[in-house]
Amino acid sequence: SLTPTREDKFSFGLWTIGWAAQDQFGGPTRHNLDVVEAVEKLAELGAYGLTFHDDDLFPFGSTDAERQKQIDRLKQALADTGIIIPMITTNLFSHPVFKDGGFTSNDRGVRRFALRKALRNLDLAAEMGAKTFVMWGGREGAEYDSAKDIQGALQRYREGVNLMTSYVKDKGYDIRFAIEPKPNEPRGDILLPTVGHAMAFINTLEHPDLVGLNPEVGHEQMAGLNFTAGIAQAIEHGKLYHIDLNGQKGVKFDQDLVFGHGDILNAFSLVDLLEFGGPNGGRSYNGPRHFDYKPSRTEDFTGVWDSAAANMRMYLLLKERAAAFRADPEVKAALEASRVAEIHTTTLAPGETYTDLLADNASYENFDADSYFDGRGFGFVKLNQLAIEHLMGAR
Ligand code: GLT
Ligand code: MN
Ligand code: MN
Ligand code: MN
Repeated sequence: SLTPTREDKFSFGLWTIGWAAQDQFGGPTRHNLDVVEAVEKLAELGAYGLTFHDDDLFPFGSTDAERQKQIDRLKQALADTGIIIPMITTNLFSHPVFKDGGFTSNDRGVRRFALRKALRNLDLAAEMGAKTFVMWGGREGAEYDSAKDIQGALQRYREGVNLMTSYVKDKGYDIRFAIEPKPNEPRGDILLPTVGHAMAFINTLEHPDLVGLNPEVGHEQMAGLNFTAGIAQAIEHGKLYHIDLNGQKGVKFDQDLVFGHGDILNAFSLVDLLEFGGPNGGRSYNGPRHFDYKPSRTEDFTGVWDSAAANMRMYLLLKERAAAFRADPEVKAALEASRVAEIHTTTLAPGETYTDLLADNASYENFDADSYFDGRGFGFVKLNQLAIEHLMGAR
């Protein structure tokens, strides 16, 4: 069905629908959105979750009383609607004190403040029942190579993440961390710029099991990378803890368009992967389908809610198309002809060793590449055409 339900696990950042649409070139288009209205509207549209930064809910510098008032208002709205908080994250980028980063600022005082701000927010995450704590280090980076000791900065990043995981373990919180890579913007270059960089970093941590990824469609595409392929690797490594869905058209500034409004072909293969495990039906994903988009600067609040609904509808449409693609007998035949399933046959036979392989003359000494190849193609284009025809609703 194309009607979103709680089972679809659609969630939205408060900073997405709540964005006032200001930018470097002009002031806001919209007024600030109250959290209670956000929760009520999301419930009405069929979402199941709201996510937020500390500063989205209570402005930076709020007194304890103001902070508590907003938390209580949110809790009441959650109780009234059944909306949950699957994920919480910390704002370590808006206040000018973070201009050179939070965990990795050259200034040690800023780093200590950033850790305290994040720890306080971890307590809130536990209190709200959030299972994932996202870390987007948008200000962790540099513009000038001589201004940042990258090795030192990575050591401070590791120190910060290790401190967070130790805290969660000691407190017994049921929370995992998800690092969100981005190549640039607002920094000229950001640390942990892609899924691959972040996964390598995670392997160097004290508690790597507690740390995974929150990749964003547009962020990988800003680096010219194939998002679906990156997500498949993250799933294969057991590291897809959360996901930011949106749209991006090529290598340019972060557009944060509605999901599917950018590279629709890649969005199709992504939904096929998340829902059905990709071409051969491998491991898939069952966490929140989280939209991190920005309602365009041209829109009023009708446009905000239309675009929020569009994210969910795009996802469900793509899921429907992917299911039809997989069920089509012609597609099954094309997959077979392209030998897509043969990737699961191990290259060496069970129990076979390299000694056996070296003794197998058929695999080398008597292997005639010219006659083996025989001019045969793989038929991948035909398969891709079938995928696009399903995506277009032509089949
Ligand atoms: C910010 C960023 C997003 C991150 C959010 C989490 S904040 O809007 O552009 O990609 O997911 O900190
Ligand atoms: Mn983005
Ligand atoms: Mn963003
Ligand atoms: Mn994001």
